[in-house]
Amino acid sequence: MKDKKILELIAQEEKRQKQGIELIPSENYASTAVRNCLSSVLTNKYSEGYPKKRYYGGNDVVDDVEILAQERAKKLFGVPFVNVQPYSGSPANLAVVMALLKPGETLMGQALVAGGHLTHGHKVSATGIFFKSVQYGLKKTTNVIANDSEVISSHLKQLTRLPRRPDTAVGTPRNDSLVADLFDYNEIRKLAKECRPKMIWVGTTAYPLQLHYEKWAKIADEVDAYLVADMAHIAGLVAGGAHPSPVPHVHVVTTTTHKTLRGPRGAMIMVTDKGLKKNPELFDKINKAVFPGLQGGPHDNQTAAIATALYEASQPEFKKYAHQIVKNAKILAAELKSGGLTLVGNGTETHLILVDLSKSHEPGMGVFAEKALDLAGLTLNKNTVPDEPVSPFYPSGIRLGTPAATTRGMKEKDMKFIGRVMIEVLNLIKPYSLPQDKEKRGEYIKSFVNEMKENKSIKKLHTEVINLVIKFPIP
Ligand code: DSN
Repeated sequence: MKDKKILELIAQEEKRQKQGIELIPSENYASTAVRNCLSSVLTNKYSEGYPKKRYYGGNDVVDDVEILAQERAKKLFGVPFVNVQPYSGSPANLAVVMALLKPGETLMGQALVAGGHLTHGHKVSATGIFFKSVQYGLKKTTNVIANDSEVISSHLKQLTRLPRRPDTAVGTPRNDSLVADLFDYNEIRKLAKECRPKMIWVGTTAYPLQLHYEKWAKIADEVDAYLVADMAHIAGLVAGGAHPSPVPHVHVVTTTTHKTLRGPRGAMIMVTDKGLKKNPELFDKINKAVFPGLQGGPHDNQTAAIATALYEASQPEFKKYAHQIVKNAKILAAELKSGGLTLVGNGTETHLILVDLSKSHEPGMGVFAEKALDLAGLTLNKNTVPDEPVSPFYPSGIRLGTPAATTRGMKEKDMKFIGRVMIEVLNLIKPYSLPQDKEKRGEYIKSFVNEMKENKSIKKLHTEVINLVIKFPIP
């Protein structure tokens, strides 16, 4: 029996993935081996519990699969404990919060608008609804985005009165060197001392520079908080030695498995030696938080695919891949800068680039840029920038990265090509601006897209993109 409709939709998506260049920094192409695991008979099994301690029978093979995934993760990241069952990153993060905190206790995390993640305590996430969340930002922002006004109102008032500091301005390159660090550790320390969080998140989704985990560790140790790294974006870089590992500095690490790590959609939670020293029961607490706390049976097909991805990530080719991702991102960043764009941090040290269009275009142009670039065959996403002048719905930046293009085998020359196409498209949209009247924005953007669809330069650039990607098959 064939489901023609779904097969047709999958074929359409495959064509889209082949004919464009994927630049969303959290996406990648999983290998055929990984995808084969996902469609294997392992999807038929129920195995609530953990290896050798299952609720259902018939789990001998599944036990071996899960133990293999655990052992590979432990070896690759150098940790004594790992849980490979979280369905994806958000449940993994919630499980960690559940393991470490009682409802109502305090956590600290980087605000989503400042490049953090929803599950690091945003007010609409379970991590911000059921727990007291204090959010920090980057330098030059007000630095505190509070969910709990009572706890930190005095601090917030004080910080919002601080003058802007042009010497630490983000996105205003004065020379070719990178801004060393966009976090203000003194402010984060001050906040931590005032709010006494039980845990602190360190991890980003829209931050282009390396993370200096040792600085966070000092703060967390000073206030006796658990330090939890969410390395979802950079796990593949860490595995390949292209980014420092959080493992020596933090107590717990979470990661998704489908971003730079190039596995299936899924996640893992690891406890480090430092974590076990702080609390020898940590692994038991985490296991219980995942199952039965939050989830039922693990997805065994996904576990097998994670095991395969970990095997791939331990091979020498993966090291080369991870370093090429960063090399490509640096070349692309340089190309964008020479085309007149302003980059947050003045460049990149990772897989990710955050373009602050508010410096070269009208504010709120992220959505226009995303849509015009998509028509030229480049897929990336609109994103807020530090000190976002408009709103998360009409942000002033775009976020892009090189993991997927690098998987296809693209190198320096191709990055220069992508940079040129981006500059041409972004120059074309300079005359446009977001209507002040919020009611008119939807219609205006629709007509903008229709206009861009007919634009001869965009059509020509799209043809150039298609001609390039033919040379780079997807797995
Ligand atoms: N949605 C992911 C990203 O794109 O960064 C984070 O979960």
